Amino acid sequence: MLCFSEAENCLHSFPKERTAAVKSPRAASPFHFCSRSQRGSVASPLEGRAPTAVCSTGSRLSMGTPSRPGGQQPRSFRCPTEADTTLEADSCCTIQWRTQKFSGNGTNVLCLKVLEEVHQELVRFGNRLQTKIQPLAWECELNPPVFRQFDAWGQRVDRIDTCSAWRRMKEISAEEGLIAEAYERRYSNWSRLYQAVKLYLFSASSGGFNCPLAMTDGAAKVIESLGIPGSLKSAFDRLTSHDPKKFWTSGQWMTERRGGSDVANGTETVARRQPDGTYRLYGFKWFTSAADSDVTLTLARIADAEGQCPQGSRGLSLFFLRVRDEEGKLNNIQVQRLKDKLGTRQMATAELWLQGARAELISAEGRGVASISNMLNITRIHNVIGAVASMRRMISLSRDYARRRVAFGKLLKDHPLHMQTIARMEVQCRGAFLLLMEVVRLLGLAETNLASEQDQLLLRLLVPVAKLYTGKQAAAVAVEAMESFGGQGYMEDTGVPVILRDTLVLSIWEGTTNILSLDVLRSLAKSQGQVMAVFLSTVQKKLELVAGTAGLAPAVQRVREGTDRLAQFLQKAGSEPAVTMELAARDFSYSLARIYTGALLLEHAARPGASSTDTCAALRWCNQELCPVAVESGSGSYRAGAALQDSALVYGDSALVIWGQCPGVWGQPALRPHGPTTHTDGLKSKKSLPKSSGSCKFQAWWGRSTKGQTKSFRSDPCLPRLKSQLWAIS
Ligand code: UCC
Repeated sequence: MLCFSEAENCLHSFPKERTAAVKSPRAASPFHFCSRSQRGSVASPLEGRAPTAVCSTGSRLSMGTPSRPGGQQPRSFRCPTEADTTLEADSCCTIQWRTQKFSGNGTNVLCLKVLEEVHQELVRFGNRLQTKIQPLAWECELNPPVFRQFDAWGQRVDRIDTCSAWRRMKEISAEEGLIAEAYERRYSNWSRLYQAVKLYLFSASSGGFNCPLAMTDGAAKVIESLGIPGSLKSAFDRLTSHDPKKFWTSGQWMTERRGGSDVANGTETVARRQPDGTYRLYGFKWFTSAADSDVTLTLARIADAEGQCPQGSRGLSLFFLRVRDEEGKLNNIQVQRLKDKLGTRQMATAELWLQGARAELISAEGRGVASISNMLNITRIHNVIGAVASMRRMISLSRDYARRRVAFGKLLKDHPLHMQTIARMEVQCRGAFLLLMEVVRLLGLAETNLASEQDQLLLRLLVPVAKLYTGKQAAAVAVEAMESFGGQGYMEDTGVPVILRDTLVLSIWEGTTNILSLDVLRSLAKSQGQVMAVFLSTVQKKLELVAGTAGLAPAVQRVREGTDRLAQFLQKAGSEPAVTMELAARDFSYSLARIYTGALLLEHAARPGASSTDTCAALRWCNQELCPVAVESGSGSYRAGAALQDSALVYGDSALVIWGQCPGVWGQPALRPHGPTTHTDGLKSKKSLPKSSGSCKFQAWWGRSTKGQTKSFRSDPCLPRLKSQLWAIS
């Protein structure tokens, strides 16, 4: 297992008058490498021993802050006035192999040859990031995309102009194989992990380009999972190309005016079959991230000869389309406008109006959601990468500041309370990092046919768990880290608000926390409870392996207790009304995240060569409430009537308010206020408002309406089935 704890650099220097002249040692490379065998303790892993390579260093680099062309200042953003933009790049990485004791088989053990190769490559990439790529990221922030609807002569052109740095990011992504690496599989099952580490390093310096990369990876994954059909071979080659001239990025157009969560009912886009077997798409895509992408995957409903479309999830099919032709002309698509977002402003997010866009059907008819879920799972993993990278960057900045800023007569780092605050963030970040590594390790196994059935089940469960949990962690860490700068953290010219803004989206896009909590339940139902059985037994195995390691006993005990309480909760939930699991979904997912991460931190701390801080991190992680779902269940949060109480708290006792009657900026919440209300292709007019939108106050955000009938998640047929399965496994 490969573990990078840090390879970061800061965005800005801190003004001298606010900081003390405390220098950290300059190192030639951001990492130095020394194996345990070099230290004379252990020989090669091929001999079945347990070598450990520890790389850590602090380095200090100089980097000019890019100025805005023409000397203009963007929005409220001001470039630092300090000429000296010396940056602190305090980097360390810890790379370790697990012994056979910890691996059980070769799929957990990164071989020495791979480690050495990727290590050198990562050192090179780290240097490139610090010296060349980070300034480009800054430029992307300073030069957000511009939408030009008309040319000088009044012709509609719908151009999205991106800055040169953004386009350079695309080239760099190809050169570095940020997508290719995962599909070439040079390192077999470790390729995904290697790619993830590169993306992790890149993420916080990517100027938002991590978003199109996520979707590009997702599109490549979908195409690969379809067996790379001939018609998509060229696209696949481009999406996974090392050649900047060939490399394409992909979008993922899922969100329409009626929303991005309830895709099954919110998708209005219609596909009309053409005589040549292709389709033309008509509809309105409300959020299309990285709208400058070359291609995209999107969902639509195939109209029959009468123009009627099947509704619901089974009415959706998956399409591939080129966004522009060779000349750059849009594929019968109008750009309505660019979104004015809180963050990720480097990236063009657009409203797109499909007016007969030519597309290729790439899933079986009606299997759109199931097919695009391959993409979703990949973009969700990228989201985890972004979350961990963002935490790491914020902590790096806080750490650096604390070494320079003097208050009350001493450096911040010498104030115990301040250090306690940063240490708490550090524990969160370490836990999240290990969870990420576990997910990509499992993904790598699954993609190289090395995964056991248990590995696959665990992967299915951990992807939504990791996404939802790290998204929340990242937001909390970013806010806390901002505060660690005092008022300065709130100032645009420190660069800190940019990171905060970009971090806040992580819990929203790619499935909000509640939607992913329901996806966790979906994985239980679909596997007939097997995912939970694997989860419990995997944690159990990890605890058995670390039991007896000095100093870890209290934490082992807490994870064991947490797991027991989780199993008890599941058993109890099996005899409760189905709504219990719905109400418990979020706390349940948090419990899974905390317990599993606790086990990972323990495993990490028990490995040969672990440091005292590894032990400390594991102990501290496990000191938090590991099974909140048991606590909340014990206090009646999911009992019958709790939902009504929740509602009364939100709306007041007499508030049998329905959404449709709520005044608000949206007027009708189920319908976006902007854009066309009917399709534009002359098909039979379909009303944009679901007939019974908001007939129940609980259903508005996750309720599903099918043919005018609103169906609550609690009445989902999967829940009673899930209930009986919970009995079986607990
Ligand atoms: O597009 C967006 C922004 C793009 C920006 C990307 C940037 C990321 C960058 C990160 C870097 C920093 S945001 C779009 C966000 N929207 C979503 O993520 C969708 C959220 N909603 C859901 O996930 C819903 O739960 C749905 C859409 C999956 C629910 O749809 P259905 O049709 O009601 O769900 P069903 O009926 O339960 O599932 C249909 C099929 C089932 O398979 P079968 O039919 O074989 O039983 C499910 O098992 O899909 C399967 N399925 C899955 N399979 C559903 N979800 C999954 C899954 N996650 N994995 C495997």
